[in-house]
Amino acid sequence: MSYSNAGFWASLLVAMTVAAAAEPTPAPGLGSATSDHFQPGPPEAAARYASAGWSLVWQEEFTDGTAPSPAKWNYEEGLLRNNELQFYTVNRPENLRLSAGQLIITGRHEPWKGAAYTSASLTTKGKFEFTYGKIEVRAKIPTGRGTWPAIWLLGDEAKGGWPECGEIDMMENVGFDPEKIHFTTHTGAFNHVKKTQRGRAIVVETPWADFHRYGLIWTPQRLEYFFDGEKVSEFVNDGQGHAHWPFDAPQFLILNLALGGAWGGQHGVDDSIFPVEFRVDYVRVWQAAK
Ligand SMILES: [Ca+2]
Repeated sequence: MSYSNAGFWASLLVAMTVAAAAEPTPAPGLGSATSDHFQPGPPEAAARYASAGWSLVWQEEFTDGTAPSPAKWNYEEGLLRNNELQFYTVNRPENLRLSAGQLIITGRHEPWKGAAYTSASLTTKGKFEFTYGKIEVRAKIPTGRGTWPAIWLLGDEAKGGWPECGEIDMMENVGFDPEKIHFTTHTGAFNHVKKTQRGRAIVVETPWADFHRYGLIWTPQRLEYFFDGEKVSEFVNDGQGHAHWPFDAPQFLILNLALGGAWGGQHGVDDSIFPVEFRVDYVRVWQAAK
């Protein structure tokens, strides 16, 4: 592939700084203030992302059985955060199952323990946590007003709480603005509560129609966000300490489909869309080859 894109990339980096004052939204999330149609990022970043210099250290292909392995995954349960409307259920195939090598999280409109909707959320907390490396999640998002799927990493909230623990949102999408994919970083100094979260959104034509690869390269120097192997955003360690850069400690992965809530529900929920499915083909984590 060849393209002359240096100007675009330079302007994007400038815009990323401007986006620091983005509108507030709850974790996991934010709406980035700026967005551009998806374009290839710097070729050196794509080459580094695709290079053979990575050793696979953890993977989940979702090919074993009909439910996630408890050795790798925890369910979240209940009504948890952001005023979201879904009750996260546990071990309930109607909301989460494996089929044909995919994790399928299904959001439903149904009464459940005081909630009007059900869905599911998985984490690797305490089972797989890592510091630095490359992670890629191949997933197919749902669409429809009120959906809010996310692929994100979170640090140990027991050590100082959120947002000091750091949060890396590898993918967020809200159904009322369906063609934007958001990539966001939250830290003690940069977060939606202070309206200082750092992030970016790209516009992708019908992103829900296909599987896409949501990726991250995490080093001591920076977080680089990738979409289908192309760099789309970054967050740089400015050397100003923990409030700016808490990403020197392990983070775990969360895969969830929220419904409604402080961001996803800003334009209500279209009850005609259900059931909706968030599908994940794999999660793979690499670290630099020795
Ligand atoms: Ca798979």
